[in-house]
Amino acid sequence: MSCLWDEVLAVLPPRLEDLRLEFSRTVDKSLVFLLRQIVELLYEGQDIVKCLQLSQTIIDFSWEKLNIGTWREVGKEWRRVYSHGCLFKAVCLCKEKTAVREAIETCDMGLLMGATILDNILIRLVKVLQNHKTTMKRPLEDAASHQEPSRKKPSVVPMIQEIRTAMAVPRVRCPSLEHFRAQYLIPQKPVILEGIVDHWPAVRDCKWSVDYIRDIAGCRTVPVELGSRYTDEQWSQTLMTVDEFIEKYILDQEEPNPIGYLAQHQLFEQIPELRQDIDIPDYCCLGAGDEDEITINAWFGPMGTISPLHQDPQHNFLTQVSKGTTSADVANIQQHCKGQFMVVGQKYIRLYSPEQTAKLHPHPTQLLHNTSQVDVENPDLVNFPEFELADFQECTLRPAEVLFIPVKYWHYVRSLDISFSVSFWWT
Ligand SMILES: O=C(O)CCC(=O)C(=O)O
Repeated sequence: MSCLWDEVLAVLPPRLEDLRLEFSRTVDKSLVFLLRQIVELLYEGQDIVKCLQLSQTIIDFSWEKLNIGTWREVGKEWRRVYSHGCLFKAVCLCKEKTAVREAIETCDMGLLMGATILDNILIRLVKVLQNHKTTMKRPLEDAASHQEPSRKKPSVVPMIQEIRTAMAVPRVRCPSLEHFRAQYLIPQKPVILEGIVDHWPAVRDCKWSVDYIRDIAGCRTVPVELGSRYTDEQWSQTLMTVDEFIEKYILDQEEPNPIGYLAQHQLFEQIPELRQDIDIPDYCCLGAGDEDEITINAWFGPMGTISPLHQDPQHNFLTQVSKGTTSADVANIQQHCKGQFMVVGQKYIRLYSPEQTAKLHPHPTQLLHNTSQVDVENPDLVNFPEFELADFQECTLRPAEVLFIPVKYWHYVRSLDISFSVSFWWT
């Protein structure tokens, strides 16, 4: 294996002068001075201990700025400063081969909380570090391998709803662009598209087993939602590695409380290897927006995650990807695919057209005005009597199926298995 340190230095601009540290006047001069000092140490002196200390100072100082007020109020310049701090700290950590995991964690913090800097240098640095991660152990790996898998004993068994034929979302197999446009996009009618993602490596090669996801992304830090629905008071968000998330919320056979949901808007930007396994559906070209305006979201979680009834300001192709597991997770195995045990992830989805809005009792607050107050599968009909009168459609979305949810269509989603979905928001 080539020398990690050389590879890391090769990611940095070749000369000190190329690493331009220019910030607006919002950023104190003393801080910019500190950043320049770090760069000089890195390029010339290579006093790594001091460099590491100074980088941590930059991180701590800018972290304070990131945590004042709401996220929208945080100046982009402070996010750039934070990312620089993370970059320099991560580089310093690489001098110690044993700190590769911490270096990746640091890059992820820069990616999640900072801004893009130096032509996406943090993504490029992680790629290098990932190649050296073979020497790293998954923190929970040992403990897990000695445990007998026990059968999941959910305290609440989610109802698997019979789909009522009259309300079933129609299905169509590989429609032409014109057919889709005329029959579904223009009249804004939901439909399940079959056969349109069969070529995705994630689907065709049954690639997304839990082992694969751990291999590609196990040591990456990502935001995880805790709580079965975001309208609950106890709901919160936290950061953890994908390994921790999988151990705690996917493979743990006891019903985890609260439920953890890796519901992320940036996952595919943060982990480009996963992005290579999927593709933007061709039908998105029928929209008015550009391809780079499409938001791709990941939804990875255990059985029982619920997205409360809500609407979004864009069209959506919600795509169910079959999701894999380790052979230990026998309780959930439903399909055997190319020698790998796979779990078939399915979701129950309820849809209400925008015309039904008044009967759905949206939350009165500005923050949650796109979310209904009604618990769809256990409605409080005393407080929300009109809900019963609202017309809806429903479906069970199975692996390799894509649900077209027109703009502003209300949707409620409950996972029936461990499940990995990808949604594309487009206009
Ligand atoms: O799959 C889920 O839980 C939610 C999906 C969703 O709400 C969306 O893609 O907008």
